[in-house]
Amino acid sequence: MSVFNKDSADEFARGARAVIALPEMGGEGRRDADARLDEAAGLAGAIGVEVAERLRFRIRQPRPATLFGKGQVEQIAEAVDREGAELLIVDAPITPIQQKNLETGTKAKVIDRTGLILEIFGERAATAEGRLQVELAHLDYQAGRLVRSWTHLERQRGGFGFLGGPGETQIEADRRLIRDRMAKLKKELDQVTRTRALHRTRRQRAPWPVIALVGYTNAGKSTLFNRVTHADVMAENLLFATLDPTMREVALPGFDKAILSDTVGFISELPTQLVAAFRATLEEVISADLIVHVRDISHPDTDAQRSDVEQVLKEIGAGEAAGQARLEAWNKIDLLDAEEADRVRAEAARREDVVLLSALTGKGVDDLLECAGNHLRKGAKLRTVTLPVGEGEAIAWLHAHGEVVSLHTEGLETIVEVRMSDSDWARFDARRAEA
Ligand SMILES: Nc1nc2c(ncn2[C@@H]2O[C@H](COP(=O)(O)OP(=O)(O)OP(=O)(O)O)[C@@H](O)[C@H]2O)c(=O)[nH]1
Ligand SMILES: [Mg+2]
Repeated sequence: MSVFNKDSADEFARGARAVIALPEMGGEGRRDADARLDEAAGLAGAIGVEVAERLRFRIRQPRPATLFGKGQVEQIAEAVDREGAELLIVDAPITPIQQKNLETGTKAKVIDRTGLILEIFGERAATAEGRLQVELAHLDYQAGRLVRSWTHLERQRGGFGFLGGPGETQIEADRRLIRDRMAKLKKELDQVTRTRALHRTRRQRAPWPVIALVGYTNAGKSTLFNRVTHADVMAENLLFATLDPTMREVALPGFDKAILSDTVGFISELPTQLVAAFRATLEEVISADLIVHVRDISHPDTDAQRSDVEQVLKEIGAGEAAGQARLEAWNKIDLLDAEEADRVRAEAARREDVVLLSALTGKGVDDLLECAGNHLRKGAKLRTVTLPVGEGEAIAWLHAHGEVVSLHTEGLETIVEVRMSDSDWARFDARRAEA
């Protein structure tokens, strides 16, 4: 899918062996290094790469040429050689120069965390929209690297020379090529997004609330989704198992119908290009009536993961400032030992927006649905509507979605006083406007 195969990891075969190197620079104190290595191994596993060895290095002073110190590069090279690895995964952003030098120094192909995440998305994207978004993100990533590293790329790559005009350098030609391809992709994507938006408007007018599940990758969103909707979405111990959003009906106490949406998981240092690219997909989240943030409460970095997710939500404009209701589902309580469970229970008891559950065993799932229903009803607004007599259907709709406080007829008009959520009022108004 890339314009420049040389600069991407496209050619890695599944089953390749890799060494992971984690540079510890001291700034990442809140994260557990082992959990971080596990996550990197999980990312590698997600594209079928087998991790032969995990190394961590304390970096006092990052070296511009290689990031790691000289002795450290030698240690990495030894590990690569010993394990017969073809790939070195550096769990941090590296510059193209560092990538090149590390490749020379270790005789392995080198990929950084962003590159790895882009690879996974490239392999997983199933819909036309997803593929376009990922390719766009990939090109954007390459364009950025091109700018910073043009000297070595120019020397390294002989291709595309025929495209440049007289006097045009290789880098300019490459950049132009990327720009043109990106413009074309954006146009295609616009088209797909418009079609989807159309479907969405149609759905929005449908008289039921939408609940979006969001959360860190592997938190258990799809497991929860499957349990409450009886769907069969892929739920696996695999990072980024879900890429494309799925929507299903869900039975919610007090509502005749609601829609639940399962979405792509987030991760720390999610490439900004991907956040931007998936903005359209994540619109389901932005426009949802309620966001349920699913957290793996048994994970050592659960708090750091929470802030990563909050950060992405903010970036896509689904912040709490938008007035959107938000719940936290603290999942995987079955994995807590007695002491942890007590601590977590006490913490949850202090908050109104937290439900403890296990999507795996089903414990607490009903509480979540009840709590979701309550939150959707909360913030309901009282309004008085005047309808012509004989609008039985509209009145039935109001009964189904809100709490009818009073109803009486005056002459040819029925006057109804109803308490209902903002989003239902918007739906009601849209229906009236259409009628
Ligand atoms: N023990 C336990 N495991 C769970 C629970 N919920 C989910 N899991 C496991 O966690 C792993 C990830 O679950 P998924 O539902 O695929 O997670 P996800 O949030 O959809 O992940 P992505 O789609 O990758 O973002 C699977 O192996 C699940 O079986 C739970 O309550 N308890
Ligand atoms: Mg999933």
